[in-house]
Amino acid sequence: SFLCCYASAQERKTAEKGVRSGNPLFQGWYADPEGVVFKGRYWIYPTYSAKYEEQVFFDAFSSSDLVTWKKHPRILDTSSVKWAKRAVWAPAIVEKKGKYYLFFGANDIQNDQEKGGIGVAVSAKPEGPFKDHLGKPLIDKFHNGAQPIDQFVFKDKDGKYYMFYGGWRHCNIAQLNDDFTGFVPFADGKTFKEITPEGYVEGPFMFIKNGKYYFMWSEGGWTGPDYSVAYAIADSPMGPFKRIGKILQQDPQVATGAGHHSVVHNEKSDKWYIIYHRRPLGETNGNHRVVCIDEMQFGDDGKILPVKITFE
Ligand code: FUB
Repeated sequence: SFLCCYASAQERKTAEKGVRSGNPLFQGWYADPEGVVFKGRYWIYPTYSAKYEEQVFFDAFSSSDLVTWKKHPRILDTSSVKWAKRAVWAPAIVEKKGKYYLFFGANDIQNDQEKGGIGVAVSAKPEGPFKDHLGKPLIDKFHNGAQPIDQFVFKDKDGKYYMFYGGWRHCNIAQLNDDFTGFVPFADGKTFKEITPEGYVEGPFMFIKNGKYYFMWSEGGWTGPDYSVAYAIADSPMGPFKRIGKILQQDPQVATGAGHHSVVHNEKSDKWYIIYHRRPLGETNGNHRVVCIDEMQFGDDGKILPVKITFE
């Protein structure tokens, strides 16, 4: 069960009542939250949202009940990733055979002077410490116009792992090899296939529900109020992805710039949650982003209903 062995009696009581800590979930400026469940415990891996020069580590947060969050400071730090000097971004994490693989973007390679891209670090525990897996990036240049950032790693039903990634309005899919040291080309010989849906900007995410592949992404400019999340439904992880519509966006009573999300499912209660960042009302500093969670519901036709963003 998701309450498992970590919850205190008080935490269990609170969780049973369906109470949550309130949005934002924890203090500090954080963005691009990757929410996952490992051994019944919720984990959130966000970007530390600051100037690129200061964005040199990741903190993680964990909870047994979505109410009380424990901070795990500096689970990865650029001092242990030689090629990453600054700006580590938008982590994604998967567990495979008892090891935890943390994927991240680093540096800012839109500037030709700077090397960087998508890297991977590994640890025996979800709280790290994570160490560089390769000593170099997994993807170190643009392919099909996609900036190598905002990777999401998806395990398909057949056990294959795919990476979705891409900024600058292009999204690629690539199949990871067994030990996550590189990629396996597709049958047509290509390693990076472009699958960009209409409106896509960045921040891809995928989950399966009732055999269907839900592909989600962020739209709008990340510093603006209209940042938002839209989605498509497909029969395969490769698409084709026909845009259905927006499901997460600003609410003038609550916050602006709601986007770059992930989704977690509590199998016990069958509740779905969207974890995302947003900007407090009236805030113009692009980096002032906070991590929030709200319930995500589906219609009888399987479509995602518009999410109500809350302070709850
Ligand atoms: O946090 C840096 C960037 O902001 C991410 O890469 C984008 O997805 C946007 O959320």
